[in-house]
Amino acid sequence: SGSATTVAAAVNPFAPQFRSSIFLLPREILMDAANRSEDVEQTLQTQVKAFFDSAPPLHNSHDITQKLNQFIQRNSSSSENGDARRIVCVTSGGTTAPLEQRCVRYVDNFSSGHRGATSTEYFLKAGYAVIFLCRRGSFQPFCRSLPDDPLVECFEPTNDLDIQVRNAYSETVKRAIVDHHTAVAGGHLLKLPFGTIFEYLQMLQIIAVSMRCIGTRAMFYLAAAVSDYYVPWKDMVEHKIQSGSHLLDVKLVQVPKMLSVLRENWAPLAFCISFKLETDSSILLNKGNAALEKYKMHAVVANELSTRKEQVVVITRTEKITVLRDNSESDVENPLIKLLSERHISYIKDSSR
Ligand code: PAZ
Repeated sequence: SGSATTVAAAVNPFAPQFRSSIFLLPREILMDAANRSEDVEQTLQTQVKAFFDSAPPLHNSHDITQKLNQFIQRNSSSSENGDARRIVCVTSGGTTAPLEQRCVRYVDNFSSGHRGATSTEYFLKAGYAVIFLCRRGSFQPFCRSLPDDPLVECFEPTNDLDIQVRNAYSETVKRAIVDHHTAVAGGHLLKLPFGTIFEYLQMLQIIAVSMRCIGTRAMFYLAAAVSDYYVPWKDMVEHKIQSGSHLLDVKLVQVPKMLSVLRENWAPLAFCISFKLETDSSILLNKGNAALEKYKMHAVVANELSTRKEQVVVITRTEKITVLRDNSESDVENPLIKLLSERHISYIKDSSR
């Protein structure tokens, strides 16, 4: 957030670092601010380039691009009602920042993937095609009501050593398999798993650039918890760090703020929603507002860790809407996705005027 703070200050001539130049002519003040803003932009571009240049390349980028192009093409032909489907990229789960190239240890980010998986189900229901960019091993759509160890808990051997679904789980298993199969076989759900921050950001870039051709029909719903700090690949030790010292001295640098890059360069027409998570409710809304401004998001969903499954606040330039789940049996994602889908439709209409 160091560089982001500078952005805010650069366009505010009354920010502390401008106070000494308050006697300059207004035009000079503005020029000064514009120059600083350009500097900040350049610094970000340099950081972004350094990040991608040093990241270990994705081994399957060709395969991912091919899958994406097919998926986007398939969902871009008109349906019965004459409209092409809207496509949303849902990001889900936490990214890891490895400490060693042959990674044994890493810094993780909290996110079970429940928000992303549940939201995906409601997006599909609302008629979207979903690109689900998810942390490997996190919650998956249609599987969240299964027990922790589904294979051994839901299935049992028969007397002749065949396998059958246990009675208690027959409905749950059937629903999960049928709904998942309908979405994937119908060509409306594409799952792309990531582990590290390097994989996540490279994949997000490929997805965003591939979705550029659908313009305002694209939505980004960025619920993943993304690392703020990482060890650049070139500075990382190759082998497992040996224990023995009382102090582990690892230098982590800030991950460049890719949300601005997504908005401005990768997918400038897409409808973009980011999430803001805090544990201190007294700073949540201010932080959400700041993210809206800083990254030029169309909406920020603010949530507090302990109540995130019960309520969220959707912040846009003109509104602040508290979204609550109906009851303990229902999901807050149901009304949330309805609201965001409506706002996306208005955005598409307004943009085509
Ligand atoms: O994945 P989950 O359901 O356990 O939690 C969801 C969440 C809190 C990670 C998500 O709603 C969120 O706020 N993501 C952004 C986190 C951030 O501010 O980096």
